[in-house]
Amino acid sequence: MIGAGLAGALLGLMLARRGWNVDIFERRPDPRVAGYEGGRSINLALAERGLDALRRAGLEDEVMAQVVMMRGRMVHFEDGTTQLQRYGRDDSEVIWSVHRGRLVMTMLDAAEAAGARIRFNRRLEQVDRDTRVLKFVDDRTGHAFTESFSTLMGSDGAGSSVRAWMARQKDLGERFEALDHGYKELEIPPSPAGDWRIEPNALHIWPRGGYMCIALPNTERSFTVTLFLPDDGEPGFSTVRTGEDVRALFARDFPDALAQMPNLATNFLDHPTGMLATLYLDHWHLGGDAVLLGDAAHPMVPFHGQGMNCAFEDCVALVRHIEAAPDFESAFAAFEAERRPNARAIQEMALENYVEMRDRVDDADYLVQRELEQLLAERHPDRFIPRYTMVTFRTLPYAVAQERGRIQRDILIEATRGLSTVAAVDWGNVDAAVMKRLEPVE
Ligand code: FAD
Ligand code: E0Q
Repeated sequence: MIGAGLAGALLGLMLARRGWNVDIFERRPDPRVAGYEGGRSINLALAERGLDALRRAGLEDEVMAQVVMMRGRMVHFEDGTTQLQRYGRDDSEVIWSVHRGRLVMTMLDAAEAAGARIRFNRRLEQVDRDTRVLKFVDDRTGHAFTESFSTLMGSDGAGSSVRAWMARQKDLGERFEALDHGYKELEIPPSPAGDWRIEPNALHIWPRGGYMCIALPNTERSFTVTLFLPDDGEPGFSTVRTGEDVRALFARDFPDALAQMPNLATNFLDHPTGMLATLYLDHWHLGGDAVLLGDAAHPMVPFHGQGMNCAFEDCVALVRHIEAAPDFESAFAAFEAERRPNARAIQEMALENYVEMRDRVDDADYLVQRELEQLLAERHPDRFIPRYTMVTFRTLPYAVAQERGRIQRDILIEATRGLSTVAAVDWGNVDAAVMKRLEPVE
């Protein structure tokens, strides 16, 4: 296995538990010794799909002891007012902010305890399919190492080296879609008294049209803020370059956040700017010799908060197919057939969610549609399930969520056309459309 990130650590654990002989090679140093991301807190939204996988791996309790509940998005409007938009019906439908580094370390400990061998400071550089030899480099020293392998699992993330090697053996049908936006991780520290500076049980979002900021809570009572900006344009990463530039941007567009960010300028200068893109592949495996999973197989933009959740679902599916199939080749083929349409669906939905986040969460049409959506969900709980709910709080396949979501959106647009409140909705028509077009979900 190449890459001991979120997917590699969980897959390694699951396979080792089932008695497979697992070696994991990771480019970076051991986070349990070296600290993770230079000690920065980076957090992720964990939803039902990811939690379901962790539960199957027996890690639910340990992980849930280190999360912060997020009930909904706290929208910070341009006029300085805020509104909590709940994600679900009540506190049984919430998402969880988890610390990326701690989550990975928890899974690595469990993987090792189950018998997996993990080698750090081993960046995969070359694969020789004929001699079945891998070449690694230790980036700290430049030293090279070789290892033999029987089957290669590429859990090495969006910039996958396994994928790059596979693409030289076979046309993977790669289609790359850059998003001309990047991101920068910043911080809201705890207050001097050690308290949360803003509401802890929410995912904060400052939508500003072509760009936005978000903040997720950490158990340390700080928040990790992520600024998403276009690469070029005003504002954009090509013009917002100095500490003064970013301070001016925040003073104009995010003044309430700025007031809570004493380290804004240094965070901005110290942290790298991340890139965002989607990559669609037609092929995820090379016979029984290699398979891709997680971001290596389906890099996506982060705007639905599902990349890790999807990667964890991949692990569960891959292990199921490996156990059921007679050989790796048929397991990988069945895994790809099951997961590729679903990965594609969440890749597309994640892109759509960016537009929704930036532009729509504060727009009038959207608010009427959302209100009707909630009413229809109450009237037809087994048929009309908001798309966000299907993606976030259920485990039905992403492609099913996407298809039902299309039908539901048509119904909402049709029923609210020209209306500024739900009071004037024609219920007879809407209910009939729901009964006709949406079968109950099993
Ligand atoms: P990674 O976590 O990237 O792990 C890959 C590992 O492979 C790394 O440890 C890397 O060092 C190693 N590696 C790479 N190349 C080599 C090599 N050549 N040799 C050896 N090792 C190598 N998802 C969510 O579910 N919820 C969220 O809220 C969320 N927020 C996000 C916010 C941002 C800004 C971004 C960018 C992503 C977000 N995601 C979120 C997505 C999530 O981070 C990814 O989907 C997830 O990390 C994928 O896991 P992975 O194991 O496939 O890849
Ligand atoms: C979630 C939870 C990085 C990121 C992670 C997320 C979400 C968003 C916007 C972003 C989507 C939402 N969302 O609030 O609709 O639900 O994970 Cl930008």
